[in-house]
Amino acid sequence: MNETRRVAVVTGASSGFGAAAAVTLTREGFDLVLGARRADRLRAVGEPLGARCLRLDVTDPESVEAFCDAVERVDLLVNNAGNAFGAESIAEADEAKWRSMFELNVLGVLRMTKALLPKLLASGDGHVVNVGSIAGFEVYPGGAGYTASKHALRALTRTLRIELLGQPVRVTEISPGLAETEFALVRHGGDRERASKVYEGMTPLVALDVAEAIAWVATRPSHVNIDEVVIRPRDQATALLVHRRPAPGSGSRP
Ligand code: NDP
Ligand code: 8X3
Repeated sequence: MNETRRVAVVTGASSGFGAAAAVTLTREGFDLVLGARRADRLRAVGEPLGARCLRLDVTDPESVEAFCDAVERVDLLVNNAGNAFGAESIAEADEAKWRSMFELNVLGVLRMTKALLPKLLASGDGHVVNVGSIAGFEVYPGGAGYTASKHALRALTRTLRIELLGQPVRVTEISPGLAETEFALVRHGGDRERASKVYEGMTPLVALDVAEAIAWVATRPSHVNIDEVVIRPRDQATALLVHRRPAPGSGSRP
């Protein structure tokens, strides 16, 4: 790895936004260190880009420690790894799923940030980009476990920005709306039919839309901190208000 090039660490880079961010950040001249649990998928993303690919489970403190120890220099940390598990109401809530979402979406970000902060500071021009969600400031029925975790992440991000004031590390939150990745499939436990209904009749974001925003915030001049970017599909006004076109031949009249 070239010593003079800036180094970006991207978590959850084996699919979705993380995999697409690997492409956009490489294009912007970053050397990449990619992490995720599925090593084969990670290599398929990273090897064509010349990225270092290291197995990482952000919910496991030992895995985080081993990953972060293996990284010598970091200029940009993209805390992207995250998922939703289930869509139960509060009355039906599954505590184990809530715990998993908080471990991944909140404590995973905390662990990675804490471990890499000394190196980000040492770079003299560090940047933490947290991938939040519109679920960080909106709520919807069946979404409480996920929205609570993304609200918590938003609090973490805003606090970090205040705590780092005066130090050479920028802090940004990217908050996308509906985007077609593996997210809905994971949320619904691998049920493809249910996952595809999430995007039915509307045009969602694609991973590259979000990855371009990540690359954009990371390439502003170093005195400029983009606090937050909210990106929604044109077909989505709020988490609950989505414009859906009827399927062709579904019987609707003009
Ligand atoms: P994907 O399911 O496609 O990607 C999730 C990524 O996170 C995968 O690379 C997965 O890799 C990784 N991951 C999951 N668990 C762990 C773990 N324990 N340790 C390390 N990596 C892990 O979904 P998206 O790309 O859509 O999601 C990326 C982020 O964007 C998440 O934070 C999500 O909450 C957020 N988001 C998604 C939206 C959407 O509609 N898609 C909208 C707004 C925000 P692996 O399984 O190999 O570990
Ligand atoms: C994912 C977007 O609206 O499904 O973060 O919560 S939403």
